[in-house]
Amino acid sequence: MWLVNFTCLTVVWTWCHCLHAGMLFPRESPTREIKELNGLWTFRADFSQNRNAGFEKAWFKRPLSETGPVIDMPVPSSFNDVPQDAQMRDFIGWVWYEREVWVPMRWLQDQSTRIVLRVGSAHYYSVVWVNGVLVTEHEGGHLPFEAEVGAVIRKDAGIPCRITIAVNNTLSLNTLPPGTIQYMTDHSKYPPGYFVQNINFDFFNYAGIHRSVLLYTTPEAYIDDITVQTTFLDSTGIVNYSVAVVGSDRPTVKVALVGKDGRCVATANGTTGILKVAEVNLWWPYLMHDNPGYLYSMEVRLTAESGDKDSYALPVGVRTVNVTESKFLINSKPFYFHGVNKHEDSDIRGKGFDWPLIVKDFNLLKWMGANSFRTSHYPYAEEILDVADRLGIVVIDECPGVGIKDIRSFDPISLDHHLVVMEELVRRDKNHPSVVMWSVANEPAAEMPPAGPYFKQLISHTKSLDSRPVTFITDSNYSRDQGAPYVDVICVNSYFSWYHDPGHLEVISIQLHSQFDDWYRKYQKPIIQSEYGADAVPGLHSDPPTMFTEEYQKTVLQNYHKVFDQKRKEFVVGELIWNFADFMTAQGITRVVGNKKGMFTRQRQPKTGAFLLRERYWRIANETGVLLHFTCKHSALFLCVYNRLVS
Ligand code: BDP
Repeated sequence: MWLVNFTCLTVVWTWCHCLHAGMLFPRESPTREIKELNGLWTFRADFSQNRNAGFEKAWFKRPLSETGPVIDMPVPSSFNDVPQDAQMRDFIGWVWYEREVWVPMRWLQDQSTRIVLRVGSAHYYSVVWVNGVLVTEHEGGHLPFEAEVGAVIRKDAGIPCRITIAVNNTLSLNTLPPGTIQYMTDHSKYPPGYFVQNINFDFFNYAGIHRSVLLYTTPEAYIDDITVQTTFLDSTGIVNYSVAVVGSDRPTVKVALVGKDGRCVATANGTTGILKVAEVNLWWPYLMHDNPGYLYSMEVRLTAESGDKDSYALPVGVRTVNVTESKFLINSKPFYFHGVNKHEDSDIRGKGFDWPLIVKDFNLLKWMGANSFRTSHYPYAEEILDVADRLGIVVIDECPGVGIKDIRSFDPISLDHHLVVMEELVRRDKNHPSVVMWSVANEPAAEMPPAGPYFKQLISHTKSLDSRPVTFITDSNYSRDQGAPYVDVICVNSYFSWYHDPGHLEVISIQLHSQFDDWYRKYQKPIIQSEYGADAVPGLHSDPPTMFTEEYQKTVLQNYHKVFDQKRKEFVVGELIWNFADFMTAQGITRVVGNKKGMFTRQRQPKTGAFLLRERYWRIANETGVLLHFTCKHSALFLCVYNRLVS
């Protein structure tokens, strides 16, 4: 069936664990150029009965406008909310994007220039052609993929090159997130061929090309990947690095670490080595230090025996992350997560990358005094992590393992794919100092027998890829959780007085105490309240509080906070509100135009809860951060924090 059976398209993908190539974020340098292909693309959804007309009629061979009607579609953006058309909003199947582009002559003339086509992310399964030639396929919606396209483009130099990308948003039992397609065969109720996409997650299955598409160049011998691991001893920072080079057997690699003031603080030679930084500026979280998010620039220069030169500058933050029985330590100091869960979600563009939204969201986080967020329920754009690095906002980086509720999704095919997704995620995000923990899944059906071995293997594989702590987000009922024995930190979601005992605010305290005590007694690991909250329709009020009003949301939070304040003296190391902002979901009887548990509306206006959290987070920052412990030198900053609190 074409809706779901992507893999029979061309080659059957054999997933081999441990990806061979790097996935460095494209950055310009004296040896690398970038050409962005964002803007209007030509677009058509394949509404044929089997959704397969595009392949049967080879739409990729000719301009899309020659094979049928087309519309304009912005990239990056979800396609769903752009046309004024419910059928397009809810479309399941293949959509086709196309764009013609002139590739600079000098890129083509210099045969030793590698030309790479990169898609930041497209949801869910993508097939890419250049001038009608298949160049790559990729499964998975939130991670980048790329293909070397120089040879194909050079064959037709002199004409603009035509890039065609077909994207299929169908989710199956083996995709991440999983889903099922259900055909409705009762013709007294449904038209012939009628089907629906079932999902078990609570956000709209937005689809399309969600992040930037670009062409970039490297020389033939190039820096393929860089891995850094940092630590410190007294005041000396230590950066262990390794550089993967392609196209040269005996490369000369020189590495320099440059501070913010432009001064070189350490150098080393070779593809692996150690950089030692005297009087290091550590990377500190926001509100934990007066100079958070300090980044060095690690400048890597390659000279190949052929004479090819390549250079790449990687931002590097020097910091450590450790977990004890009851603490989460950053740079050996206890760190308390006072932050949010987010979504990539906004009006019109859906999950499409959007700088104004991203900058606004970071401004709101700073305003609230939030020091962290979790990328619920999938990896966010790399640009977002770059900003988090610079601001010192701490990130729990989650893979799209959300809604794994069907026992058939614990089979070896799903596990293999899940392992690959974790590899792709770690490969992409391993060098971000803001990322302090990996999350392999959210609330899977962990009570099912195959879940134990599944998560044991998934978590141990993730640990073999990177030294950061690993977690798994569970719901509050520990007896059903088979992932907990393998994680470093217990992350628990609960919705007392909402999904359980709706309307009964008075039970929150006792239930939350029991939740924390039970988990801690069983595992002796630090605990993060990774979700809690209640829906509030903005502008709806009632006193005494009634569900769905701003007062009810606020009171739920207050009841949780009282318990957090006791337990954070013991083993609770964080609280992440569900959710930063309202977001779109599938339609259903429990959702009034989306999920309304946001502190902000979808348009980023604060509800009552946002002011409550703001006061709380700044107060916690004053207690747990180093703000209060500063000497007179820092009193200006303290005053400024205090003023914000009282203003
Ligand atoms: C949690 C899920 C989250 C939902 C939330 C809710 O992890 O994705 O949006 O419930 O129902 O269990 O609001």
